[in-house]
Amino acid sequence: MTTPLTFHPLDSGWSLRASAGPAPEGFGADVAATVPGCVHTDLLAAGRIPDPFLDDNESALAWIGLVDWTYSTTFEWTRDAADRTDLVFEGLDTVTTIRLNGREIGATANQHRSYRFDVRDLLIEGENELVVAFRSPIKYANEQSVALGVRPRAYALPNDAIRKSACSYGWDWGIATYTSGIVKPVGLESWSVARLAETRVVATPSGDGGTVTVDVALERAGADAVTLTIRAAGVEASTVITSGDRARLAVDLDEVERWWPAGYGAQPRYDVEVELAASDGSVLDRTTRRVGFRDVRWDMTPDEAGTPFTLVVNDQPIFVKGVNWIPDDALTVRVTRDRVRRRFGQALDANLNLIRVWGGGLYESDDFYELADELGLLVWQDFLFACAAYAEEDPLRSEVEAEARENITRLAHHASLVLLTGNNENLWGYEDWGWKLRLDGKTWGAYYYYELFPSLVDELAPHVPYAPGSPFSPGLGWDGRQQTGPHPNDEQHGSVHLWEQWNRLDWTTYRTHTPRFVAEFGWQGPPTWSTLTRSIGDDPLTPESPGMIVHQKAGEGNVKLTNGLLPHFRLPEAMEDWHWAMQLNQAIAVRTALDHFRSWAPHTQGAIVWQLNDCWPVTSWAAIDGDERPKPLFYGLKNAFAPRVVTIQPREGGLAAVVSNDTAAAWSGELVVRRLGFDGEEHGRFATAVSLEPRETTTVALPADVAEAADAAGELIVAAVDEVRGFWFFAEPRDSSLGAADVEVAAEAAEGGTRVTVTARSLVRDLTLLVDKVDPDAVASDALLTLLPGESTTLLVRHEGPALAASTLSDPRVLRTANELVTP
Ligand code: BMA
Repeated sequence: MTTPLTFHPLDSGWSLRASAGPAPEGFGADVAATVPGCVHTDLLAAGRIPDPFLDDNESALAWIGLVDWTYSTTFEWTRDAADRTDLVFEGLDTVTTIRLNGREIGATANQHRSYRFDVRDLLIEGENELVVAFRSPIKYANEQSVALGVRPRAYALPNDAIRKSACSYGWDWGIATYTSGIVKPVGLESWSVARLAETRVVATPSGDGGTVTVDVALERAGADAVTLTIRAAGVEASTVITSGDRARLAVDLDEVERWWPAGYGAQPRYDVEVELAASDGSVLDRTTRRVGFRDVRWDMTPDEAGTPFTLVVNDQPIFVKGVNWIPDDALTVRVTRDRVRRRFGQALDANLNLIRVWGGGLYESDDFYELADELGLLVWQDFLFACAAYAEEDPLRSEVEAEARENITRLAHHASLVLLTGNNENLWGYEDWGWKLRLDGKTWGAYYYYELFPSLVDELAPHVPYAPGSPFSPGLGWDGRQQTGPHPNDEQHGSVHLWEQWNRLDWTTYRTHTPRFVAEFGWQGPPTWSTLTRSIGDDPLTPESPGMIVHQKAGEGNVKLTNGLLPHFRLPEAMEDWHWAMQLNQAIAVRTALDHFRSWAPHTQGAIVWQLNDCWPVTSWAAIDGDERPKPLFYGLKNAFAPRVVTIQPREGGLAAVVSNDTAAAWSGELVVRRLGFDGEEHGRFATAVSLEPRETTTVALPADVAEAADAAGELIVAAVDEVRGFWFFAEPRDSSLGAADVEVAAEAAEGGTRVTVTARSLVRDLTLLVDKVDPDAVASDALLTLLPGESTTLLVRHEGPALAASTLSDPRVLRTANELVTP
């Protein structure tokens, strides 16, 4: 019998210490360390540093990034019968020199790949010593930036000169941690004869059946023949590999169920077992992959309007309801499977179907993609390049190739993966951000986006669609000197990022754009009150008190918040009112944009909101804050992305009602559109039968009688099909005669929390219960509710413990409306 591969984790006995750099006194001595982990989590656990996420501890701890940190451990080893023993690091962040028993065995400089060293001859019976010495990531990046040539980028520190998550140097929503650490498991892998060095699995549907194809690359310790076996859904195939180190096997399955995205069907998955055995039959190595059968393409066939960017899964065009994803905790080692599951649960609650993993973050964990497969959340993954020009020379060039090979191979079998893109905003930056003059002929990354990645995807995962960047216009190319074809951010071609609204223009101007696909746009708002006050201890707490400024990273962020509010609402003075106003304006801005984009389907076939999540407590574009709480924006997404919606949209010649049915069932009913005074009196009515096919959006022009106001300041339009309705206000809230909200709140115990019934005696706009102020863990089922005089609605506030009192929920700090931002 040949012994099978074994993995022995080296996860105990670690300590760390500062070995060079500006560490305060005392940090040169050993501190107990957790592996996997990082410097910050270890120092926090040891009580040696304060929580970096509170107040201005970020700058108080910035020295951590300037320090060389050394991790060391000892372990016992006994000689076994294996041919090889490898020291395997699944992830190191980032620049290290590794020593085993005093001998240097390797050096690393890439957070985005794993490392393996053959150490059998260096191991000794009994106690062994392993030392991983990390170089300061700030100093290393600066040295490399000088060596490679300084290049333009959106941020001060050269995050482009090192293969480390760019946002760990800080971002316009992110704390700079500059952390270091052994961030994934490390251990000794013993094996004999051969092992599975690379396993690629593809599930290809065809008709009612499908094929599973497995490609393996072996690493061999000798020349013996080995047997490769694969099994899927009870079907097995085998081959003997006598020489060489590559093999392909396939099994055909007569009947498989298709995998569908959330909102389109179920997510059946199949386990594929891959086994390598010695000639005596004993298993040498085995691995499994869980796959789903679906095909996917992006329709980019030019039409009269330009070039669409339409995701098609199993021949079904998908209207993408997406969000951008950043690392869910700036100390990324803390992001557990459960945490990702909670985030994805919220994403599904918000009616989302796609997550774009943004290029300044990470290739996420296997947990992330497995959960996406399980839940039907589509994944668009950027290669890790963002908002900077990147050198194409070594050592960066080889690192980029190694990391791309490894991650394409790791991710390609996931049913959820529908797109790989070369970078975030670099194709655009090259054209519009003054890079050409600044680069003066230096490389900027074109080779990666236009040559390397497409050829690696073609070699390793030809079934996965690829686009050179985001934003991207189909037809865009690189001729060796310049980009050719349409502008990368041309709204008639492919995907766009829309940032002028937040940066300079009012959010009503989203309506001046009818792109084919929106991959980024967003509006800022502060985190929930509980998150804000947990993380910032300012007294007084004001929009510009010191901690608030530390936790607002966007350029001119507060100015843009104010400028974006004023066309719509009065600027409140009191902090809690300011907080509500900015949160509400964020939600309305994005909801308005989403209603508009969706109303243009199928010309526009998707919108990916910047951003779903936060990585610490901060004012940002996120819908869910750094303490995992939903902001009002979350409900804006949920409403705008509901399976069925009715909205009113301005169209050439007047207002129109747009009815959208993003379900598999036809929808017919009566569209009733009423023009009402704020007092509820009807001034005009229009009704017509509508009948929508599955996934159809239809536009109905409105007659002047309902579409034109007699008193713009005091009237609104309500359009409804069945229980689904939408509103249109003729005037901005601040220019309207919206009076104080007159509501009555009743509360009673319900399963899982408190059932709340709100009855409006006056017109009430965007009523929201900021329930985290009552109980930091409470979550409301709904928000941003508009009620006509006399109407009532019921929502569930989920929380532990006894029911919440109506008086608590109707406290003016908790029960908020747009009305209060209009009336003095
Ligand atoms: C886009 C993103 C991010 C950024 C966001 C908000 O540029 O790609 O880089 O955080 O805008 O400014």
